[in-house]
Amino acid sequence: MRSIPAALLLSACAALTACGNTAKQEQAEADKRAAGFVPPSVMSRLDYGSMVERRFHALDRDGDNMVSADELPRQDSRLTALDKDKDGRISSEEWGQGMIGRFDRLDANRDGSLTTDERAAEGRMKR
Ligand SMILES: [Ca+2]
Ligand SMILES: [Ca+2]
Repeated sequence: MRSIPAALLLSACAALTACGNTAKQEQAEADKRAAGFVPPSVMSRLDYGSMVERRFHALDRDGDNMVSADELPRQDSRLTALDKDKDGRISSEEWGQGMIGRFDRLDANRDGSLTTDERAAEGRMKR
């Protein structure tokens, strides 16, 4: 189980709003955040919803409200599975529904929040 230093989260948030970076640097930062993304240890469904929305917009680099294959940080079957209408792009609706569905699957005791333990169960499922 990994714990996340608060400072790391803060710096990631600061980077989101930082000005003065070149577009290329920002893109590299967005890739890093998307690829190495680790949410806080306990998260409510509401927080999760706004977090996945922020993540969607971080991935949607051209701002067309669609995450296309070239905007995904890597080929990730869990992400491409979100593309319900199979048009090769993930809309914000597809993204939101898929991510909230994932939250509800992981929320083993249905208390509306995800703990690190519940998230760790997902890690075990992947292997
Ligand atoms: Ca896009
Ligand atoms: Ca789609």
